[in-house]
Amino acid sequence: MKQRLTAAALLTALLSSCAMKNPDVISYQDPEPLAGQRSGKAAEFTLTAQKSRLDLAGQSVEALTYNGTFPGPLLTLKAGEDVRITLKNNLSEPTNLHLHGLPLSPEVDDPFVVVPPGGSHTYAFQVPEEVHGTFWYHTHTHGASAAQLFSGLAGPLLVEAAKPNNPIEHMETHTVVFKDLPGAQHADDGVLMNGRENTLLVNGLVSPTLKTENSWVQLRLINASNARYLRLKLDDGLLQVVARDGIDLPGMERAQELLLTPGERADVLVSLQDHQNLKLQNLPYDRGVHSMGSHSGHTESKTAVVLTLQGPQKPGASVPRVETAPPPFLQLQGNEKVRKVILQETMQPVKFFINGRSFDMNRVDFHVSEGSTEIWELQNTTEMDHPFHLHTFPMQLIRIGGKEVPPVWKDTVNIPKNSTVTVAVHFKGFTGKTVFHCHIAEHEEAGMMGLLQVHPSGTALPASLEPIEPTVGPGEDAQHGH
Ligand SMILES: [Cu+2]
Repeated sequence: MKQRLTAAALLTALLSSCAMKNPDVISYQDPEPLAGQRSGKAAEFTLTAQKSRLDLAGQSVEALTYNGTFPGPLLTLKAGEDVRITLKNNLSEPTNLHLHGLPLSPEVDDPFVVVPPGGSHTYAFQVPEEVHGTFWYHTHTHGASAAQLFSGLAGPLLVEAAKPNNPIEHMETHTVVFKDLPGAQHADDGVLMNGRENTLLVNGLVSPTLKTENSWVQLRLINASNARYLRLKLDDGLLQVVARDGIDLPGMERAQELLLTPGERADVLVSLQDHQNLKLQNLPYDRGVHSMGSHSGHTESKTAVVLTLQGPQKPGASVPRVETAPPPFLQLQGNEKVRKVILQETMQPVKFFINGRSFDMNRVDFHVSEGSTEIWELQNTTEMDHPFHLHTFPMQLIRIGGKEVPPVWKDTVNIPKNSTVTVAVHFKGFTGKTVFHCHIAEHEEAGMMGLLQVHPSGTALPASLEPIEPTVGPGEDAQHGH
């Protein structure tokens, strides 16, 4: 008996050591936390943009990083605190920072800031008291956004609630950043049209396995990729969605699957029974990809496991108590200004437009009054989906393709091909110039961005530009384009 036990113990030890050495199992890791300095209500952080050589997906790759990590380090802020984030630029090109989704003055979160090589810039602001949730930070450098973002200049940003009333704030939580393996991709017409894609990484790892300590965990999902759409599904069980784009949903929503476009976030709860293995899969999604030049379709054609969750050795627990508290939804009066925002493209040359114009930072497209509410009809006239992102002000979803949908606050909204999505925006709290754009970084770069100026209420409002047919510059038409 004794001998048999010893043999069994040996076998167990042998098996577990094999499992540990199994090269197929990659252990999940959360993004590295960014150490800051805190005293009282003040918090200071430094992000250094730099060129780094990293081992990712079994390859040695040259990336652009914040503080040498891919993705960038986890920046955790607290609601109400006074924050100073200093961006140091150790790159050989200009860069800057956008705090995606945080409701901040465009004078602080200013996409037109240019930090020259060797320079630095401090973003100083108070985190609004009512904010808590999942955000991210990334480069927004006009003319270099797409290449810099693809090279790695992005990281997760969490805001902890001032008063953590929601029990899930105390749950086991993991921050999951989806981002493609960096690599050189020349921006030819195919890349401009379809966006850069490569091997999908989860916190810099290929399909890792997360052993959870608890039978319920919260995953803060961030799509930080340039162009990749994620259609996420658990192989066995439902995703319980509690927040989208850093804003609470009215309650927990059980979802069979979850579409996460570039820029979008979702906080989901996952239940794991005793020692259960759950696979988070990325399903095929046809966002409408053009086959051009040397690049044929990037659209995923098969299901891939992006993350394996392994539950603890304890019985499953009951559904956790969730007390979400979304900001109140707008009560629309029916007399709000309706604005058309038309997304367009031309194939030769590959260019993208909003209301017939490619982005010009010296041109204001829309003028609005601070405090006003508008209805934006986001009309996609192209054969591909575009994720529409508005800085500074959240959008309240109203209709998708003419169909009324339950209200939800979003900062990035997918506009399906040949479809219209209607949102309401309340321009409250900030004045100044801000931007809206497609969050496929290559489309933003190729013109699909516009400028919005919010004027103090009561001041005369200049006329906004009306939609026109797309115009291409001289020498850029189909005959001269190539
Ligand atoms: Cu787009």
